[in-house]
Amino acid sequence: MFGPIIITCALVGAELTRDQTPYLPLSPDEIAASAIAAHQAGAAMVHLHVRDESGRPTCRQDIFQEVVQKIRAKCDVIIQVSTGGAIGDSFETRMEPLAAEPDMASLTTGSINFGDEVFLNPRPFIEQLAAAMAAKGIKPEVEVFDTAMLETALQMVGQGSLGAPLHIDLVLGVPGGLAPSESNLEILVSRIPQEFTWSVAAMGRHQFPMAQLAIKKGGHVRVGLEDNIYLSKGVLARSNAELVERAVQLAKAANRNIASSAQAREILKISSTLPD
Ligand code: KMH
Ligand code: ZN
Repeated sequence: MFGPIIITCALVGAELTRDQTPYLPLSPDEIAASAIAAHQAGAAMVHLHVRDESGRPTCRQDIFQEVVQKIRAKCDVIIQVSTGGAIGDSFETRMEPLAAEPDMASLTTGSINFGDEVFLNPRPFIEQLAAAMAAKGIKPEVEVFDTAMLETALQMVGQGSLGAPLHIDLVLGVPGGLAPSESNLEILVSRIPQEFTWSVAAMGRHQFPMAQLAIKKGGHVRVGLEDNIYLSKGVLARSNAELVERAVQLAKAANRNIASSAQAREILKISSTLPD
């Protein structure tokens, strides 16, 4: 009944440490290898943060470039860099990953409490990021942590500062953001125009139950260590690929085919940036 499902894998994020899971990829080689393995397991796209030499989150463009090159040397997975970075990163630094010429980049369309901190995305910065992506031919993935962020994205489409159709990732379960529930998902999805595409990323133990709902409702899914480090209660996922494999199983059980990266590029209406 629904078309192929795009599985995105959020590989590392900015908040996790090796104390929380020893399976977190940190070096450029580890992150690239994790992306390639996630792609082999069924991920059509990766959402990319990188770490510096000490394992701390960074937006340094040289490290993003290195990882992007390493991934592209081995596979055609869609590469979506994070412009969210880590809490406290300057707006200027958060533009840096765009220099790695990714296929896509995340774009959070509003500010929100993020645990005890604040994830700052004032409107002028959102506009600046959107314009920079448009100038470079990078498709945004709009990250919606709360309902008002969806309204802002729709307004920006209306005003012409974001191009339609958008791809929207509904990020549920961040402390300070919208809770992961079917009713919240329904409210959000009911506001998304038919021609747009959307996925669900839910935090922690909600990752797979919410993925199942997204699969059932015709959406796409994001899994990966950035959002959830467990395969099941008390059992750490030993790799991003394991989490992707679980999403593949859920999609197949619901009779959804898994989109290849080439199919995902068509669905998302992005052109290939791979060298000829
Ligand atoms: N690390 C969070 C503060 C994104 O990648 O665009 C922001 C985040 C969203 O992870
Ligand atoms: Zn992220």
